[in-house]
Amino acid sequence: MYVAKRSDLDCAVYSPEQDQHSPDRLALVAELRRAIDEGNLVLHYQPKVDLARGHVVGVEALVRWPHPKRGLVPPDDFSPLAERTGMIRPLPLWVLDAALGQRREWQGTSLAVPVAVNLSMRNLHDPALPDILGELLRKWNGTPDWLVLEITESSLMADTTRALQVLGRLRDMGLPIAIDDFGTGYSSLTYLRQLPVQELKIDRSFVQQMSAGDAVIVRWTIGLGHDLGMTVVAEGVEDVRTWQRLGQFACDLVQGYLVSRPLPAAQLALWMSSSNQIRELPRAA
Ligand code: G
Ligand code: MN
Repeated sequence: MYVAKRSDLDCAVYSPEQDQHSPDRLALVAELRRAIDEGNLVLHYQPKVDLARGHVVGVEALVRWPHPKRGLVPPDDFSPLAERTGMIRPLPLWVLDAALGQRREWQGTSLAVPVAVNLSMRNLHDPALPDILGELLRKWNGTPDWLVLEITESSLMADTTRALQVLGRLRDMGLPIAIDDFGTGYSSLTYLRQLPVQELKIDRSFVQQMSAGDAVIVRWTIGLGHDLGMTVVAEGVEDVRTWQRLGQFACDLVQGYLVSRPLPAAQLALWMSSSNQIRELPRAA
């Protein structure tokens, strides 16, 4: 029924893949609940690099669920599930707490940079979020500049006003906010007008294998972001040619496999201390 309603059809044929309550999914929900409660998720960190200077200026925390049978499950496969099944608060809470704990450990090292955490617009419907964030910052003795909140929108928002209020409060607390996956889904121009945003992240679909058309969009988005006073990040940079072109477009920050894959904290520290990867990348033209 829900599938039919969502697609505006009179009827739909049952298919187990679309059934959010199939025994398989229900088992997964229970397992996820336990994994969150027992702290059995892990965070990997992917560096954000200043393109002109080649410095790591931030990292993005990406949650993974090491599942005994399914392997390392990426968030796209369980985050929507968490949101639909009453774990809308526990999951981001766990991620924020773990990311801040890691940032605490990095204090005084070359990795004492802001940690970006992914939140969905849905998370912003929780009016308790600003207080929760304040408490977590106190718990880890941190400051708002320890974090960047990357906001994505994957579904149409029911209550924009409430989400915008929460976002405004986060902004007033001094928490930097980024629009994630810009250019796809529902991350639209309306957001740029409405959201108090410092950073714009161009979705990797425009950056990987950048076609001539993609390049026009990327260059335009960088200009748009700059004119609005934002820092622009290109996601999904996988080759030197793309890096160079982004340099020509005066893109600020770069993230992608060319620089580093998301890594566990210990490996990221090794990468930072041992690698010449960044220094060996071509300087912006
Ligand atoms: O939605 P968001 O941009 O936060 O998604 C980040 C995801 O993108 C992570 O799961 C990460 O593994 C993946 N990713 C990061 N860099 C690259 C890249 O250069 N190429 C591809 N294909 N994926 C990437
Ligand atoms: Mn992100």
